[in-house]
Amino acid sequence: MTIERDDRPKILIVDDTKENIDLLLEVFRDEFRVSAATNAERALKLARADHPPDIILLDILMPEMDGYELCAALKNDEATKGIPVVFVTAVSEVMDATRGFAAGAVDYITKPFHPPMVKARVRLHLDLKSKYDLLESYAFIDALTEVNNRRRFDLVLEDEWNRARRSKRSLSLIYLDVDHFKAFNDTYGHGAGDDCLRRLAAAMAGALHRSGDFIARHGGEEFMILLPYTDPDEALTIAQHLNRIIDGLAIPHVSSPVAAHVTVSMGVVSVDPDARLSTREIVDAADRALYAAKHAGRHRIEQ
Ligand code: GH3
Ligand code: MG
Ligand code: MG
Ligand code: MG
Repeated sequence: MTIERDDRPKILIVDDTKENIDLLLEVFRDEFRVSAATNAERALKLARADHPPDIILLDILMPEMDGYELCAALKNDEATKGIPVVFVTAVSEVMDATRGFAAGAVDYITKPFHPPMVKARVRLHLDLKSKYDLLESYAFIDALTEVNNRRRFDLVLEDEWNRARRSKRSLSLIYLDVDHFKAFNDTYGHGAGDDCLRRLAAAMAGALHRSGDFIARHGGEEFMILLPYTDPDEALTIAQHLNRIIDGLAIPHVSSPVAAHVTVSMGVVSVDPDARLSTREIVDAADRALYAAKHAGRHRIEQ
């Protein structure tokens, strides 16, 4: 038996009137995977599911939560805010459309609609969305190692630190630097150096299992690992685990005075949520711990 993958985009139609759903279903069923909801509650559930829709077509007049409210709810939820919403509605005053856009919709189509036009506009919004996603990945992913870049790290650190303070949980940060990497490049060449950074990044990313744990390349041969809701003991355990993983790669480094393979040093800090520190001060503290690890002989963790 062969199972074919269905790569067609997913569209969610939300309308309290069954006939309206059927009309749109006819328009989209050949090119799209279509699901439908007849109320806002069901629509939110489908939008938040593991395989969310790529685009949502939304009616305005519905009992209980109307289309505007549903749209605003989708836009307020981190998990669903990126899904483009298009209103398809008989409500056709200019003011209504304005309200739709204010709620976060990308388009507003009035009924009765012309099927090829609805289809063309849906395709356009899907195309814009995928270009947006691509640009976003270029902006936030490090091109060499394919882990998060420093720009993303700065934003995530800010968010996580705010969250840690609100929830009164400690936040930990590991600042990691490859030992004697200049000597590695000098011995094996810059291309081998690049390969080494890629392998280290992939191994570390693969070793972080908890949701929320975050790794970024901070620049050069330096990485940051952000551990939300993590106390000093747990942070140390994770740092030791990463250290073992990297030792386990056993990437030869004959010119290292520390070991015959590539090693790293780490500075670990865990911040009390009540500490009145800026994110800059948190990074500086991790940097000082890293410096201490280097100074103490490298291939070690300082906390
Ligand atoms: P230490 O143990 O004190 O950290 O010594 P180090 O040699 O690792 O530190 P140093 O800061 O002197 O050198 C860092 C080296 O990392 C120098 C630089 O060429 C190399 N490097 C930085 N970014 C890249 C990169 O993207 N690719 C490669 N191949 N090398 C890089
Ligand atoms: Mg309706
Ligand atoms: Mg360095
Ligand atoms: Mg280094």
